[in-house]
Amino acid sequence: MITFYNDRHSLHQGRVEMFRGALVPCFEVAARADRVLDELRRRRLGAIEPAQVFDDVALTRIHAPRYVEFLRGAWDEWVALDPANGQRDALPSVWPVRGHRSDVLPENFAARMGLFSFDAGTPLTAGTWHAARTGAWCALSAAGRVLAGERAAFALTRPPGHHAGQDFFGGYCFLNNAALAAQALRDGGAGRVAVLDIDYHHGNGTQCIFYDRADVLYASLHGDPRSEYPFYLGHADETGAGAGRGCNLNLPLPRGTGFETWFAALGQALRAIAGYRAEALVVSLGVDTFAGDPISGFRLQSDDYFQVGEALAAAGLPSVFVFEGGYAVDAVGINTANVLEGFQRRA
Ligand code: Q9C
Ligand code: ZN
Repeated sequence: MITFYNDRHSLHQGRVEMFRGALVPCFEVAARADRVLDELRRRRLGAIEPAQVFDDVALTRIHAPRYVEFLRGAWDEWVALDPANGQRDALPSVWPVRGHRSDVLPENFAARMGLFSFDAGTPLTAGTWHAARTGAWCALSAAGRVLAGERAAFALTRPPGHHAGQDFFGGYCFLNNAALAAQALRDGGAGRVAVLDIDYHHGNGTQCIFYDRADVLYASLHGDPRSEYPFYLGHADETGAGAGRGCNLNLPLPRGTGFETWFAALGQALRAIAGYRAEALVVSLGVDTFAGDPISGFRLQSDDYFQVGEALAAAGLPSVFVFEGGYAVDAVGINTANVLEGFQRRA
């Protein structure tokens, strides 16, 4: 399988995230992508290429222009507030809630940080924009290669994407790589596209983006939002709206869920995708479902990921894989490569 590797990913280097009242070291670290790259090379799983270049207008197929403009200039604005900010990550600390205005763009930088985000766990750093933009290019490149006839392609990038919405960041995500890939597949001629999200966390950004559309099915298995991040979306009764009614499938599972139960839910999602008659598949590939993940609660073992890849291949669809979460740094390369190797074996 061809991999589009974000060779700028380490420009995004968060120092700290807010957790239980303290600033703690980030879980979403550069070593994650490095370990995956090492493992793909070690196993010779296929060609590894840099992304093609796209202009910022390509991002506005999914993201709001004023949000893209904000991300592009945010670091410079942050440092302009105080030169000492150059040594500090930018984190939001104030947000609009129900009944507040989001149509008026505040002049104040902190107010705009809050307008365009939903948590204080997602530091914006000096290189965030360049890393995220190059990552989006990886997803667009992978979609392009699949449209050109490749059975599958992998966008190996960080920061991840599935929590990012049309105009918000959060959950370590800034640009929604999977949504950009799905839209690129649609724009390139795929009539119906399915996004299958197997990260531990619900992809609230992706769901929001496609919630009222019939041309993209979003299906997700994830930790039950009643107890798990991102908390405010991902319940089973969210099935789509308007033209998109019936085109959203959430399969929340309790903390502690092991492979057998999880794999049965994967089968259910894949049957929904077959029933939808998807012509192409985007997989939000997070491996924070691993038993050893430091921030998640499922119990998959490394060997289980081969079977995951095989089941995805059995769907028989042209597929774009997009790297999302997975924070057990020592295992993230093995687990991710196991999915891709399982897929190749069966494809
Ligand atoms: N201190 C993805 O997996 N909160 N994002 C974790 C731990 C945020 C995860 C709290 C988790 C976001 C792409
Ligand atoms: Zn996750």
